[in-house]
Amino acid sequence: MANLEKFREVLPFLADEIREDLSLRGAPSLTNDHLQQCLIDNTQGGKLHRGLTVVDTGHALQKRPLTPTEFQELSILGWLTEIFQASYLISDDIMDNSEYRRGKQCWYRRDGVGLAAINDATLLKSSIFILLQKNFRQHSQYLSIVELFNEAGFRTELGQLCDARASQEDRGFEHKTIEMYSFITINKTAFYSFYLPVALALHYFGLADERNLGHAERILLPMGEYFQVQDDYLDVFGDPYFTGKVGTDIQDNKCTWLILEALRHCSAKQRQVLMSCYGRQDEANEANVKEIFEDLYLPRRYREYETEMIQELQHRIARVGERNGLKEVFQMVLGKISRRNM
Ligand code: GPP
Ligand code: MG
Ligand code: MG
Ligand code: MG
Repeated sequence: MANLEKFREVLPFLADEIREDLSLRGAPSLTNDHLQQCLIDNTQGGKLHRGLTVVDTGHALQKRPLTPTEFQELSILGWLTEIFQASYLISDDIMDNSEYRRGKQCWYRRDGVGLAAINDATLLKSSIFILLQKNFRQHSQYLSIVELFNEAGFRTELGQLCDARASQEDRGFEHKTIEMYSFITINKTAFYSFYLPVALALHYFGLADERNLGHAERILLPMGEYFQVQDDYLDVFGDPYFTGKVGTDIQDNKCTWLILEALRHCSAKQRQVLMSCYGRQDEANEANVKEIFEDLYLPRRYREYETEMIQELQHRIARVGERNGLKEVFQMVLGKISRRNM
């Protein structure tokens, strides 16, 4: 596993590159300082799974210790994945009207930030391409890496669009379908959180052939869907002490695993209650929905789903050949998220 301390040291290097770039453009120090603070604050406090996976995948693919240059460059790609996530979390928290992220007040709720956070999010996203240019312009796979980040952005945004549309006024639950859910989760979460880090390392080493990318898709996209189901469960039943956030899905009328599962098992009477209480912006209605979720044994059903999903993913991983280190990567990533509570 990648050395966490050495990985962490790469962020200040990227922050300095951005500071220097802005200075050369003549950006006033108040602009420069704000972007630095935005970059540092919004990349702290997470688990760094995505970033570290880029380095760990590179290591597994080579089956030998990475050279210092390889470690540095894979760590840069890892941090760019973390910056990508930071950018989208800023926007997501505005869209979801969230209060807390990683145990702190959301960026847009901080004093002196407000809706300028929208521009901060897009700036962080644009910084990725500036940093790619500075660090990888001479790399043989530069174009593929740029295209991959762009594809990840487009898909995440499409997933987020679908998430937003499906949570519009929907009293009859017409938009709460398994097809809708699958499109949302694969795109808003699975592609950038699971496929992107592994695909980046494959591209970096020139190993992104159809076969390797095919394995990555077949295993990492469903794994990302499982991860979003966990996220949905923790939104309602998780402990904010561990998740670092307070759930908003019931009040926000989201198309989540819990509401789909509830609709599948509820009586006509319970469905009536869900129709009048789900997606209302107050705690009393939210509590009524949560009570129905409990009456329908959703915590138990969720644990059963987890067991089945872990088994299914293990079966898929077992079918991957030992030829290169990908199998080990899939096992490691699954191990990190299985039955998580944060
Ligand atoms: C997570 O959904 C999805 C994202 C972070 C992608 C956001 C994409 C944009 C284009 C803004 P979520 O709302 O369930 O996450 P959380 O529970 O962490 O708020
Ligand atoms: Mg959210
Ligand atoms: Mg959201
Ligand atoms: Mg969520």
